Amino acid sequence: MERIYVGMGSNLAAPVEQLRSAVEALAQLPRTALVGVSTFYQSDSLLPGQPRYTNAVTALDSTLAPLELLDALQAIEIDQGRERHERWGPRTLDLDILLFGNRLIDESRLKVPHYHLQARAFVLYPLAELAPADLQLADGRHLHELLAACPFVGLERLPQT
Ligand code: ROI
Repeated sequence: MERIYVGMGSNLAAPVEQLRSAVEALAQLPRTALVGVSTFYQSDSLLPGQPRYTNAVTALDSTLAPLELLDALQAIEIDQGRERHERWGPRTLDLDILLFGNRLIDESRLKVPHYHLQARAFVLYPLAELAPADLQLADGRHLHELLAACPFVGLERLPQT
């Protein structure tokens, strides 16, 4: 059993509802328990000309292998209407494996820790709600160092409903 953190993002088709359905779908995954969901956050897109994003992070305990989980996450994305057009285009749902236990993964389809962790407030702050304060990534970096280097700027925490 490994603790996995999954980042979620949406900026199309009712983003808050997209994330809520994604949480329900994650809770149904085989050999997996949903153990935490962060607050939802809104922020401007890093790319101009796109709608604002809603982002959150979930914590899972799972015995799925990394690529099995990746396949399952991509199936949820497609189920929720994701169409892959342009690489950085707007999307109904993006599910990213951020951390997978203490593993370093460098495969063509999957790199963990996810490069989004690097200085992206909309990933780090929700992750910090769920992770232990002293979390160390498999590559040696500490979560608190990444947070210290990434100000809480432009993030709007949505009230929990
Ligand atoms: N911007 C925000 N705020 N949240 C995202 O999830 C996100 N995802 C992306 C790009 C377009 C880089 N910008 C984003 O892929």
